[in-house]
Amino acid sequence: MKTIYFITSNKGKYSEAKEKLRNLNITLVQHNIGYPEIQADCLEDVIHFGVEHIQKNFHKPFIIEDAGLFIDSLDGFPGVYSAYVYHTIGCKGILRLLKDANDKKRTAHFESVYAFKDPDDNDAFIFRGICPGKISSCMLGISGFGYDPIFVPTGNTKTFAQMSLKEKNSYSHRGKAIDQLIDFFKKINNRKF
Ligand code: ITT
Repeated sequence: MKTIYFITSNKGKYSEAKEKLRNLNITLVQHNIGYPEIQADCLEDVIHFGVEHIQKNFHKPFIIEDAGLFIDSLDGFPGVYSAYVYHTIGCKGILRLLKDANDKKRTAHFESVYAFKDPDDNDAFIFRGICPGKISSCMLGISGFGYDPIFVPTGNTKTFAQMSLKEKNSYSHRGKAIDQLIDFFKKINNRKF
């Protein structure tokens, strides 16, 4: 069994990743050591900076992930500021910003960028997933975390917060990014972590 550390403060993210990786020969351990999240234009830059910072003091295989909600009619806001916006105005604040918006103006997407870094490799491996959808008109559901109560993925009528973890993973940005991570782990299966 190989051990990989998921460096995150977010238990919801960790649970989603753990569920997806459960059939692989990997033990995923949440490790909340924190890392600086720079204000950048894109999630990839945030992730690269995070990897650089962590690998200076942490010498085991790890993954990190940065995600954001991008609302089209707000020019991609909250985007890279999603964590700050969630902790300040939250889901209710986003609904207020969109209160007069019709269906067409409620389109949005979630994006997830994962990095896997092994001390034996020079560079991190990057995986990206996108989930298109729209912002609901009110908060619905109690599962998940973050913006889940206001996000309805394309192809469904429920918010993420109305779905089981498995159902959310079948649509979500994080689920898609992790699928690529799983393919990658399968390819390097024989190598020692
Ligand atoms: P880390 O310690 O891993 O950075 P975090 O909660 O700060 O955890 P992010 O910066 O990646 O996570 O996430 C930005 C914000 O977007 C954060 O407030 C999350 O709650 C929200 N978010 C990310 N993924 C989400 C998802 O799948 N569903 C709902 N909200 C999500």
